[in-house]
Amino acid sequence: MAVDFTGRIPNNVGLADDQRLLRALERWQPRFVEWWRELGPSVFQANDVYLRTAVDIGQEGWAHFGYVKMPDYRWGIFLSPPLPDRVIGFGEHRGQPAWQDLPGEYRADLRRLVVVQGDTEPASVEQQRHLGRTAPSLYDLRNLFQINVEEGRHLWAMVYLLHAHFGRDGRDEADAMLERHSGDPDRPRILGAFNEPTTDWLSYFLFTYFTDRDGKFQLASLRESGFDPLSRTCDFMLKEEAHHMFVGASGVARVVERTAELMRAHDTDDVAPYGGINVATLQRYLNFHYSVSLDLFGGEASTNAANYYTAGLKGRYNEASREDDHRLDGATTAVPGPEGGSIGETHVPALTALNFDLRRDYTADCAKGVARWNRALAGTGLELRLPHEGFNRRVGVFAGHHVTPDGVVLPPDAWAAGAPAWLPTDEDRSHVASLMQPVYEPGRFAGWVAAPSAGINARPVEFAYVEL
Ligand code: BYC
Repeated sequence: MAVDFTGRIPNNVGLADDQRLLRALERWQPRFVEWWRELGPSVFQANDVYLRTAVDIGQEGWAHFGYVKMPDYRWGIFLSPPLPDRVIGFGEHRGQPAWQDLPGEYRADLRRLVVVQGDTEPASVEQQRHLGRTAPSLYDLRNLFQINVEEGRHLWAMVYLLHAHFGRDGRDEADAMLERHSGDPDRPRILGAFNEPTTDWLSYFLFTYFTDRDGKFQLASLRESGFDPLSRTCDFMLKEEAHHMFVGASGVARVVERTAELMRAHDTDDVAPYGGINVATLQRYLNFHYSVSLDLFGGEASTNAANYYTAGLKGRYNEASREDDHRLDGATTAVPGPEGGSIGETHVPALTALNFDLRRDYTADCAKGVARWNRALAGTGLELRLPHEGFNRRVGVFAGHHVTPDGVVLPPDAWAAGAPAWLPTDEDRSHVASLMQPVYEPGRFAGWVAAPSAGINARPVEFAYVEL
């Protein structure tokens, strides 16, 4: 279906032909804009930002660049085109036609999946709302705002599903998306990592690398869903998600590059006095963001995950490329966990280990970026690495256990004594905070981060990405 850009809500789902749904979404829209103005970026709402807007779903249309004031961004509803004769690829309904309407028996489970996914999107905008005050360059400022508006669009994607398929409860859930707030003691966001404040740009780059990457993997497994509208909306969201991955990977790479440059120039590992961020500090930030992101996958053994899979609601990463029965009858998975003072392994039904399965693919993807960052550190004798999966966990089998980044299980006291070497210290945070001075001259960059190798959409690095 072609994109309709003429109404208040751009869409390719034929909203004009469904007046009830259109009116319901038009009632939600001003609440969303009000939320955006109140809890979206706390600065530069009235400035022109060089943003990418999806105006169509094809090759040409989905990446339309131009200056826009953020509150005027055209948040729309875009689903990838339907695949003709798509069938469900896994679980007990494998081989049956994908559902175009909500299957009644799975209503509660699907609602939960859509709500959890939707809740993360505005949460991340709230977490990042003050970062515009301290951006290291106009280039970075624009990338932040691009991600923010797209997280807003991803909220729209989930809210559309709620309004279109879940009736009254869906409308209530859509309202609740704007009522829970990141870090709010009374009405927090649903998942842990989305209540952690993103205080500085180092945290932000690591958040976009590690936490947005959970988004990539969760969306990829929801794209497999037998509920076709969910599958198609996640497929389109993944296109936008690629830019978020890029901001994280290249952001951390530029920090590491600058650190290595300062280390060489001053022949020391301690670059803090020269306005850089030490590798040890980077490692502690990395340990934090990676471990809280692992928690987002839920428990290693989860009956929720097994039920979602068997029902055909949420598949595995790259489901089609797996060489098995796509039902997991009788299959088992070895899952690690603490065992009598060390780390052991237990075999559990593969169906219940699907959160772990997805997390394993995620870890492999995370490791690729770390290897790339380490290339910049070659010759310095230092390197970054992913901590053990049991380190600093609050969800799953490792919760309540005290595992070091090397995978050693310690008594609580010994762990607490070691923690300042593993997690960001007050000193790290205050040094990083001291570096967060805004740089708003086109083409200039803060001293703790290298310039990118190229600009956005073939514009030069010194382009005025935000008009001040
Ligand atoms: N925090 O059976 P279990 C993104 C709860 S990120 C708090 O092990 P399940 C983005 C769980 O709710 C992607 N609670 O978990 C990134 C359950 O509670 P109930 C977001 C947690 O259900 C950056 C209980 O513990 N998308 O898009 O198998 C910027 C037992 O849990 C947590 C999704 O997550 C936690 N971390 O798996 C912007 C996809 N973990 O029901 C955006 C949709 C678990 O017993 N969500 N609990 O009260 C899901 O697939 C699943 O809900 C989860 C949890 C993977 C999150």
